[in-house]
Amino acid sequence: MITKLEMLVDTAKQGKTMKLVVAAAHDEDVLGAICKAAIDKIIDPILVGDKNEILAIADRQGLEISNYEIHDITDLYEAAKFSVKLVSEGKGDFLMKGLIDTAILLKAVLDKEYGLRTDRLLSHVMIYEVPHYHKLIYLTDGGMNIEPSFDEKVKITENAIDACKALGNKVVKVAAIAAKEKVSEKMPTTVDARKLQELCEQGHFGPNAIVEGPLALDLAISKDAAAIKKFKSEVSGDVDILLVPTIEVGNGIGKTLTYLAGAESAGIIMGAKVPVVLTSRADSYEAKLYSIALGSVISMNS
Ligand code: COD
Repeated sequence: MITKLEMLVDTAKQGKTMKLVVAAAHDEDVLGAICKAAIDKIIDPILVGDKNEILAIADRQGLEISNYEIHDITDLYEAAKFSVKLVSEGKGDFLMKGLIDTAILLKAVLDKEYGLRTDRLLSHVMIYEVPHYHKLIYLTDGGMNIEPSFDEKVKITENAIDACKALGNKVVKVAAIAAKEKVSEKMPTTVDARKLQELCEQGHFGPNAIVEGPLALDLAISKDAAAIKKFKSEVSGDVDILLVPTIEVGNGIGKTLTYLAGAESAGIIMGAKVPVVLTSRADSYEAKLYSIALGSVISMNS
């Protein structure tokens, strides 16, 4: 089981070299992380974007990219479409966002004609290594689905469980996060969270997943908080996945972990034909490298 992000890089290095298509690759940080991952034989990059700018960045950073396949497309919509097409034609194993708006790339991924849709919902999973927690925390969905319905929350949970299992977790513990642990009709999130727990009790998420909800964040993370509140739980203090009710909650928890708790992270979109690496411009170089390793390990195991 992978409990540190560095282990993710080691696992990716030991596995097969995967072909990564990068949409709008003319980005300083993205290109740096790609080259490092290529040197480590994690990926074989295919770059799509502004070739002059890609070459200029490589020159500035002293990156050796003469062996990389580069497709010169400056229009961002066209670059997104071309990149997605390369992957759907089987020329790439997974996809990464470069210097392009998230929505432009996701719309291309979702395109009915040439996109990478399956019958599953696409959802975003962030993985955090937090200094004061004993294992990785998976957070979903703080990046794609804005205000998911109950059915969508079920699918978001399935995707996150898949990601967690791909990283070697045998039993996956999920907390459906709400503002309190009691169900209240006034708080629809608590109602959905309990329905998710009931679905799990009926076996929907398989024998090796435990979903509990509603749980406030303290009860999910801390055994002490659960003991003080006399809350009986198999998940408290040992949670793997935080399932949040809206994109704002997920985005807020994620940025708090990064900026106030010193967490490192990796992020991915699950549910498409291949994983989609989605990092933000402000993400660290390490976060970009970890996300590439994550995409590689998940595409290897799927
Ligand atoms: N999974 C599968 N299919 C989907 C999904 C999904 N998550 N979302 C939409 N679809 C399908 C719909 O069924 C429909 O057929 C088609 O795609 C278009 O649906 P719309 O019109 O609802 O979706 P769009 O294209 O307007 O928006 C989809 C986005 C993913 C772009 C949108 O949800 C979005 O902008 N999300 C936030 C992304 C973001 O900015 N994140 C960064 C900040 S945290």
